[in-house]
Amino acid sequence: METGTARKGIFLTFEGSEGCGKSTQIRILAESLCRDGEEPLLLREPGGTSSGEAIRHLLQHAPEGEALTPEAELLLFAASRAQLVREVIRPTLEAGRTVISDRFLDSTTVYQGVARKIPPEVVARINAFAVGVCVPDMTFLLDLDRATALARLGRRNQNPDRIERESEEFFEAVRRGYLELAAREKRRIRVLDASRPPGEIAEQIRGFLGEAKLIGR
Ligand code: Z5A
Repeated sequence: METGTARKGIFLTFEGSEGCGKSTQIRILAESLCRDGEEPLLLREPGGTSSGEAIRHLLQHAPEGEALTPEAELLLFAASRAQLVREVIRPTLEAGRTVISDRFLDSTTVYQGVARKIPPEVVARINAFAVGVCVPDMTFLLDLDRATALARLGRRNQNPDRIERESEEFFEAVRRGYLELAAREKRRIRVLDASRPPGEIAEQIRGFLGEAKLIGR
């Protein structure tokens, strides 16, 4: 059983459906932190370690991943995260550096739990086992309707991966699942209207940072 670590850095995560603008906001936030003299570590899930990147390939594009069951998929996302937490996130936070991750355990709660319909108590247990005490200080949920997300992605997504080929019902469940999760976890999760211009969203995120730093202490 893991006990608390001497965390000094702030741990921020970004969540939302594909195309909601996570990468865009992470880039803007990182640039603004760098201007303030901070050097945040940027991660994306699944991935971020060499084993995690291999798992990412299996989950998204490898032909061997096509027949993965929901249960196997859940365990693979959790395995990638368990490695990332111990190899990268915890040591970085302990060194006092800010960590920003594009997706983390909430993606599993929503995609594998709500959308793939794996019982929530099973997902919660596996998530807890994978991350231990390493829970984000603050999570930004970029909420966007599917039609707008698809219009944004249309310009780039000629080769959709295994999950991007899911049904419209699946993505409706993802959006609903995120909003329900945010309503349950109001202290940690901030919901942002991702249909607004990028600069406006970025300003709201900056506004929440002071609070995240207090929570992280
Ligand atoms: N997954 C899972 O099932 N379980 C898990 O536990 C985890 C993940 C961790 C990872 O996908 C997949 O794995 C994901 C969930 C699943 N699958 N799906 N679907 P990924 O890493 O390949 O990609 P993604 O996380 O879904 O994100 P993305 O497609 O890269 O999108 P994004 O980063 O959120 O958006 P973006 O690249 O910043 O923006 C998209 C476009 O919109 C781009 O052209 C921007 O210039 C534009 N944009 C951004 N913001 C705006 C605003 N505000 N206005 C107008 N246009 C904008």
